[in-house]
Amino acid sequence: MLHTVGADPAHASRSDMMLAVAQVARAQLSERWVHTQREEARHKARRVVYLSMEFLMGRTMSNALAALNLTEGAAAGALQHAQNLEDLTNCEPDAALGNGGLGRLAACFLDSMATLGLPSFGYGIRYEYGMFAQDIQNGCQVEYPDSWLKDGTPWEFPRAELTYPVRFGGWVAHEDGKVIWKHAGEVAAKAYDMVVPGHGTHKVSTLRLWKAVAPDHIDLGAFNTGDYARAASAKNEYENISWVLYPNDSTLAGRELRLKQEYFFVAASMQDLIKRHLHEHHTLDNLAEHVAIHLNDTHPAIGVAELMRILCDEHSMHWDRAWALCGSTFSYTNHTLMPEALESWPVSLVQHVLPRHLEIIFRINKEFLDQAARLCPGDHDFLKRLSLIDETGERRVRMAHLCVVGSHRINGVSALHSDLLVHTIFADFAKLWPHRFTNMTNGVTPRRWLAQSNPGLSRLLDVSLGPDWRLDLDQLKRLKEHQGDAAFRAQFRAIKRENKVRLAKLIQQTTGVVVSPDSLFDVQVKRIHEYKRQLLNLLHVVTRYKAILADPQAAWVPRTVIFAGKAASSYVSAKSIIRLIHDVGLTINNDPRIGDKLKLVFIPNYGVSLAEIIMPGADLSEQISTAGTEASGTGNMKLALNGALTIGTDDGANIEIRQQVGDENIFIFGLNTAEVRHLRITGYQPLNHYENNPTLKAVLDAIGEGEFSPDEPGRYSALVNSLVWGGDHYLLLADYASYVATQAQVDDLYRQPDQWSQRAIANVAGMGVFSSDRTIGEYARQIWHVGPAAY
Ligand code: 26V
Repeated sequence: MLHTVGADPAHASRSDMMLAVAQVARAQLSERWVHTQREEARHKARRVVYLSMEFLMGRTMSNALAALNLTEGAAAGALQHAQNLEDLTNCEPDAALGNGGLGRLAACFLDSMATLGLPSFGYGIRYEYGMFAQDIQNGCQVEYPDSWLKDGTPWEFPRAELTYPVRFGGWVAHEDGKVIWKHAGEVAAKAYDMVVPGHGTHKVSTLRLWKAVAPDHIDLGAFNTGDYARAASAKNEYENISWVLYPNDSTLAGRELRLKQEYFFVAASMQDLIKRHLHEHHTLDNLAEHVAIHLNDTHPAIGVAELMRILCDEHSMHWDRAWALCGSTFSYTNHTLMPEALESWPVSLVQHVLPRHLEIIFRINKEFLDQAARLCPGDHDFLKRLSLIDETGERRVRMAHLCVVGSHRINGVSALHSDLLVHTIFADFAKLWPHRFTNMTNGVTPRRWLAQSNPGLSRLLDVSLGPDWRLDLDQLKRLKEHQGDAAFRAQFRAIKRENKVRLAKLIQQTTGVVVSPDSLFDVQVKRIHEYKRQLLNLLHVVTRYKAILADPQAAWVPRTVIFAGKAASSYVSAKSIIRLIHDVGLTINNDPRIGDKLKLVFIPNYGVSLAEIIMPGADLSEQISTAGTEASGTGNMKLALNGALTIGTDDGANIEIRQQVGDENIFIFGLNTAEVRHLRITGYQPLNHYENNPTLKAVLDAIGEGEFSPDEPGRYSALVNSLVWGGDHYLLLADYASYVATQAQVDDLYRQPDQWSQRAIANVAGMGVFSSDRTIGEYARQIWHVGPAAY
């Protein structure tokens, strides 16, 4: 098979081998793709189109081999060349086309759509550079470009024939009832497909990613006059649209290029789906009967205006009919309540980049507000709050409002979050249209997050339950029958230990710190953000450090506290938290009085492939956001699925995890959402906690006065001051005592290994509902009304 990559088998490198294996899988994927497309077209299947700016796919090889039943053959083939398959798969760079939870969810969803056989397309951007690579230098995060395509990828299928023009700028002519967008510029969108194989089926889904290419004519003039530099720069002006993923998932940068990215991929995707629809149905009148378009957060919101433009301007459909059609086609998921992440674009910028869309948005708004005014006459504040245009200060288009008015269903991603949506940011809309709002609790794919990442546990499950859990995760319930079996628990413990040995190796390789697999592995891995409270975790670490020093002879449960995650490059406090983790780690890890009793490490460059090693090796899962701030979380599900116990707040999907595993198998602490709200209303005084809790005071003073940064004692004074004097927006000090006390309960349980593993098994057993197959099944039945194509 090496001949397919032009390498001599005698001298083939690992990456030659990897490519050779990939070619075999690629040929089969290709066959499955052609067959799926042909059958779906023949059946005129109703399809779901999932529009997302982000797809955090990670590596493809292991998943593809598993789906194609090629793993054993490939492993044997590799061995013949003195290679092991794991080393080969490790050559593949991650496709990191996403920031965090939202992007990884989209990737898990594609896996489930394919596995459930749903006719489906994911559409996104083929970023040349994905999520930046993180390096830690002297404790500080340094970002490097992620050139994941530099050696090419065997997993994409360029579709040279699929190219669409995408237009920008200019002005709008209204000529005898006709609307003509006299655009100023145009770029071509070229399609690159990734085939997403289903498991236990030959059906596949398609991830179609768009690359921006300058139109052919653009550089002719300059080339002809010999001005290559100008020609190249003109080309770049167009092609930069798909160059880089915006690495900020916390605040909107408000950059023109980001708006262009959003429109670029939406416009290309709409043309593609409309072409397919017309090919099969010859009219757009029945578009809503055959396509469900889902908006993954507001990033593709402009799609609502774009579909109206296509229907009205290009296909002369009457506005009212077009609007009704839009409303039955779109649905929208909200993924965050954080006000700074809610997208709104200055009217002036939208006017400049998309003048026709702005007109359409104004008309949608006018008709919507007229309708609302008829329902609540005279309530101007109500109308102001509903408006698609925020008129306070510089006028801005509220993208979430555009999504809500343009969709028939709007969902949050956990029961709590969906409930908060209708009581906070969408309360006014929920009064108008209560039936539009619903919940779809997130899930994760068990193929990647158990079968692939945890082969040891998978084997044990296969022996005890049979292999069906991969496609029916509810089977895990039956683990309860084995929980009481001491031999089973011993096997379960042995598997966890192996996974910890693997993780300890990774820690040593990446940080140089040697950690003991017999210590409790306490894991917080996710984007670094103040609301996720990595700093609260760190306050506990410092508390413990001081307590060990004060009483070194006590029976301490050895702990290794593990952090990983990226900070947005412009997020100063998040970067400061990373540095503090590092500084505290340096002190603790090198303190001979501490030894194995406590270690603190930060694994650099967190991403999907690292997560696949970290999740199976965790004992304790830290899910400690301020109640009411984490929409759902999905890391919480991956960790529990791999047998970690959660220490967490009453937030997001933690609440549903608790319902599934039972109160005795999870450590919930701190204020709940109602208490958080009440405390904020009645006036939170962080200073009281500081003054009345001497342990807390000592910890904060130590950090703030430079105990961990003696070369620069004031390095963390701003961070500490933001808690004590700056209002402590995320209530770390309010939850501190409860958190530390709960960590002591964790120790108590860990002292009884057999008890601990019983509870860990109960966690795995309770994770059935958190399969993304369940989530996608709900979307399919309740929102999209799509089912598997019958063939
Ligand atoms: C937000 C923004 C806002 C400004 C523009 C750029 C940008 C890019 C990405 C995002 C994503 C933030 C939303 C997000 O990732 N939410 C997470 O979604 C997960 C899946 O539903 C959920 O589990 C997490 O709780 C939630 O934080």
